[in-house]
Amino acid sequence: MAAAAGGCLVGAGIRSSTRFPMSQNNLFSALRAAFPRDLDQTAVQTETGLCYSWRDLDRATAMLANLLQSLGLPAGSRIAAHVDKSVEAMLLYLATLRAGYVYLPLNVAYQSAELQYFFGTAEPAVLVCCPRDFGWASKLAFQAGTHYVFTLDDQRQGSLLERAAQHSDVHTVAARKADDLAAMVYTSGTTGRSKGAMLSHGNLLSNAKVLKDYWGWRTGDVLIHCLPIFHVHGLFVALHGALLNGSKMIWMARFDPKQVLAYLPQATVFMGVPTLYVRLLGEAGLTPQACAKMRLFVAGSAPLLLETFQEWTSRTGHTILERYGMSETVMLSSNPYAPDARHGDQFERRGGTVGFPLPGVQLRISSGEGKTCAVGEVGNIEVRGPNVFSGYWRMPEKTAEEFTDGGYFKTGDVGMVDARGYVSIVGRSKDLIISGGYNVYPAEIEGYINAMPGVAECALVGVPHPDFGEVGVAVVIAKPGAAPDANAIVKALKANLANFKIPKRCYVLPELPRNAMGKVQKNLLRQQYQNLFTA
Ligand code: MLC
Ligand code: AMP
Repeated sequence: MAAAAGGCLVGAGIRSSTRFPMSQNNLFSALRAAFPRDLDQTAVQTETGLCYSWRDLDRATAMLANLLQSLGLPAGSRIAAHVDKSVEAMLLYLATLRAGYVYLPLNVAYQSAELQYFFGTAEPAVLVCCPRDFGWASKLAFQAGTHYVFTLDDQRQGSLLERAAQHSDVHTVAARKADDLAAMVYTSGTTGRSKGAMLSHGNLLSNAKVLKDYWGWRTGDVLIHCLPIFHVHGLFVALHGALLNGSKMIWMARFDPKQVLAYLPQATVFMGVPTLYVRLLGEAGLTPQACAKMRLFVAGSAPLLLETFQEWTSRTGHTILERYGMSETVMLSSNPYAPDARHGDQFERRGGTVGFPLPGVQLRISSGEGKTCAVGEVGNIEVRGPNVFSGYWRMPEKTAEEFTDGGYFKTGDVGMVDARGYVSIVGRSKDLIISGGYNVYPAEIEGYINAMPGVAECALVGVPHPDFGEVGVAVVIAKPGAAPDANAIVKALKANLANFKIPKRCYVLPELPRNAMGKVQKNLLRQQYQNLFTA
């Protein structure tokens, strides 16, 4: 192992057995059971040249799980992580599963006001934060009742690893039921402030198993992991995919297109949000030769433009496989991996669609009055299946609102299914901007701007952007006699909100367009600014 170079928490002294007993229904158990027979093979290779063997993964997660369990936390305790991406951060996630607690990933870009809300509602028992944030983040956490705060940086330093190194590297995986919580992912659902989507071991494992088959994971696959690990795409889809297949990961702390190109000859699978594909297309080195060893390019989290899909094929000879999912459901639909002749037809990966409902997922297009739409008719996408979450944390009314009587979850996405069964997403009924794969909820940003001095009201709309797909533009109306400054508004937002939520433009105007009922017509604002970045 690089290990000695420091991949693992401590040096030698390997005691874990090569065959792992299954602890019923704990997702970690299933992932560990898929580790290759030779535990000394490389499981994770980092940009800095560290290699972690499968044995390192097993031992380090055992030590971290033993640390967590030594704290005497009640069952169901939330372990919050607000840390930079690192292999150790990923090990913390796995250790939380292993110990049977609930993982709460928080985007490291979140600022104090955002964290205060998450800590206040989720009441994590443990927070792991970056050493640079310890002062303010620990204060907020302790105020919310958190008992333990550890630090972890991306150089394998911090109190978390120091404390874990004092624990045994042998650990019995905690037994969990399929519907016990494994993770809580904050998302806004269709409306309002962020809500914690409660995902169980069964939700995550069933989805990971389906994707393993559907995407043809095979021996020898190597994944380039370059997505953040505080959201579904990087934390569950990519990570579980590689682990459940016993596949090596090339681990990048952040996306860098040149670095990805350099890794392509060593890899077979890549997953990214559309912005990553757009940025890779900007590289002259993206050629069929560079991609010759690749087996699969997966895209999702935001709409992939048809022109990106087509340009990718002509530049690389590979067809991107687009899939669709969300925090509440993990993955819902996917284009086919290979042409499928089962129905006497050839089902290809089709740009502009998100493919077919995954096995076990029931997806329907609803007219909104309980009626299912006809083929080709546009309506609300509703889903049911073993992957669908059980509800929002401590919000039974909100949860009830988002499910139909028949148990279908209302995704807030608007779409259609064509005659061949392909699902397309054509819009959203939820007021949501997806920027570079991150969700921005206009209501949240509008709330901050409305509270600023001199502001009467405002509206945030998403407009097309060549790099991020969509970005926010704010339109602000002054109070009579006041003259709020657009730059000052943006500056004040930056002090309170994660960077990806900051509007890329802010205008102070005399009034907002309204309809006869007095409702702000965001569609007119979108039209007005649609060419702001793409002209
Ligand atoms: C960074 N910025 C963004 C942004 N990311 N602005 C809008 N949208 C984003 N996504 C800001 C920066 O703060 C900076 O502002 C400026 O834009 C330029 O930043 P950059 O250097 O170009 O950004 P970079 O660090 O390269 O990050 C871009 C990115 C990143 C695309 C690599 O956003 C990213 O990793 N996105 C992936 C998100 C993801 O994993 N989503 C999955 C969700 S799960 P300034 O002012 O400082 O200059 C999900 C379910 C599913 O949706 O189906 O998968
Ligand atoms: P999140 O709340 O981060 O889970 O975001 C989920 C949302 O991302 C979905 O409800 C969709 O609106 C959007 N999304 C995910 N995948 C796709 C896709 N392939 N195409 C279009 N939108 C997508």
